[in-house]
Amino acid sequence: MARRKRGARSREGATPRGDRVASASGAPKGQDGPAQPSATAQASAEHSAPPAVGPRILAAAIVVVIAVAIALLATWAPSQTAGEQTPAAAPSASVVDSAPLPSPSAVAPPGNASLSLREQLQYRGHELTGEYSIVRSFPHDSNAFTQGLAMFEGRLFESTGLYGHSSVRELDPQTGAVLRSIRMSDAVFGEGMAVMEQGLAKVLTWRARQAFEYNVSTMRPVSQQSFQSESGEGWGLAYDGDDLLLTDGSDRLQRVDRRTMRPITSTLVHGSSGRVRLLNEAEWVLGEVLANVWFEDYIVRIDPGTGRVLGTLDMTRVGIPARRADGNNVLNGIACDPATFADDGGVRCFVTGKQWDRMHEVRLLTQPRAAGGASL
Ligand SMILES: [Ca+2]
Repeated sequence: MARRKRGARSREGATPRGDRVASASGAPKGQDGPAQPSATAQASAEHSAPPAVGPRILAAAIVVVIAVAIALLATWAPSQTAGEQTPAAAPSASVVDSAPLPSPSAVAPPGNASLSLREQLQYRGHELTGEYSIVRSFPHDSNAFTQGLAMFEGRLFESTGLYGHSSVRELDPQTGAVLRSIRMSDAVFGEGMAVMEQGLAKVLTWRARQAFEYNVSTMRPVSQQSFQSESGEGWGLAYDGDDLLLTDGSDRLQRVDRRTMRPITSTLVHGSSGRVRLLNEAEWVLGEVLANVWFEDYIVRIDPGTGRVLGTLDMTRVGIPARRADGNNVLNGIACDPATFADDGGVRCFVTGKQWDRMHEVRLLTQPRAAGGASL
């Protein structure tokens, strides 16, 4: 049964369009442009030696061929490097439907980067302390109605909402620039996103009860599944290495099959004051689910096994923008790099909000997990 939570009608912002849901025509459309021209060095046939030349001439010809090949390689290599460093579109651009670009600048290799994604996600050597430090702030597209934020192999991805404006995009984690973007169907309202192995991103929709899967390397749609939830809506999504964890604006955290989107379990989330409702964008970190709470300036830390709230992260320290007239520009979006789960310096994460003009890199502080001291 669909529960309409406080102010849920205003989730559509200033352009409510009711419960229009995606149909077969709601399949995501790719915006793939032409492939990048590849700079391929090709040896010229004109350097082939004639059949009746002496050894000295033949040797000279070989030297010439090698020299030409080296010269071609020298011109080819810098062009590739320059391509990786090409400044992307300014983050103020609303949607960039561009051809695939090379990966953004690499991040420093963290402690457990050599492990598989599943091994990184299921690492339990550390646990969160509940504290965090602010590393830096950088621009975020203030037109982006952030509904999902996720990392994959050091790359930062975002899903955005609103009918007619929903997208999946890759952001430069250094500058916030929108590197690539794919528009979702105008008939759906994009919601939470999680990125799994092989860069497969699962993206929820608000009321269409459809999840879309994209390959973030090619920015192409891969598949589409129906999903169920307690409220009938899709809000947040996280990935623990095995299953997806879904929020729907209710007080439930639902574990769903990553391939079929079929529900596995549903857990009531509760704290010292009772049930915690309006759970939104989510992230899996060191055995916990971190979830934004709609219209609140904090993130709750949830034990996914029991639903118990372990604590909250007060995000007012990063700077919450003044609430706009429509009130929609709330905190929503946390992405953490599982390759840093084993770092002694804490877990590298990014947080932002809907239509915020800033994104913040933070470090969630950790400590060695106490033996037998956790239920996770
Ligand atoms: Ca997330």
